[in-house]
Amino acid sequence: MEKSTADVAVIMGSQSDWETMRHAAETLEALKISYDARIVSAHRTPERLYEFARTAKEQGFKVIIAGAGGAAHLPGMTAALTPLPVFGVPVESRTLKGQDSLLSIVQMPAGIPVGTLAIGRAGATNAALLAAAVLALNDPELAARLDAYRAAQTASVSERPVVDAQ
Ligand code: RP5
Repeated sequence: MEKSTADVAVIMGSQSDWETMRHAAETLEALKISYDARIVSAHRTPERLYEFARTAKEQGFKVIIAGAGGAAHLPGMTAALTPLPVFGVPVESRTLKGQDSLLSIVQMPAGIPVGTLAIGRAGATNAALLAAAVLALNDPELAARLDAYRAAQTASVSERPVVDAQ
């Protein structure tokens, strides 16, 4: 088993999910949170999924962010196999615009929770911020970085819109 020194696992069903999931990775980087990004497909690499999810806690991960599209079973199956918190990111699909992904991830049966985020980039970014909030409970320096991130975001919002000169 590959041991990880990262706090967060960012897993995704396909290379094609990276365009969305990189926003989770970039947000974790901005907050100086260690992560390990991996492709783990519930359908194409089921044995890899079992191996990863069964050993994720032992590997040292504290939170898992799982993104998938279409019949998106990755977050739910991962949550079924690990006691770690799992945040699911519905990746926007070409045919149904990610509504299939969202419903596949959000409708978990009582007993196996997946914290489900918005479809696409916003969901990926917010999954990282939720992971940060969880980790910050036991890490005052990270809590300070998260406060600063939010303060910077607040400071970046103008009071008035820029109106194009016509
Ligand atoms: C899912 O199928 C993946 O999560 C991805 O969003 C979708 C399409 O995968 P590719 O055909 O692009 O590999 O398993």
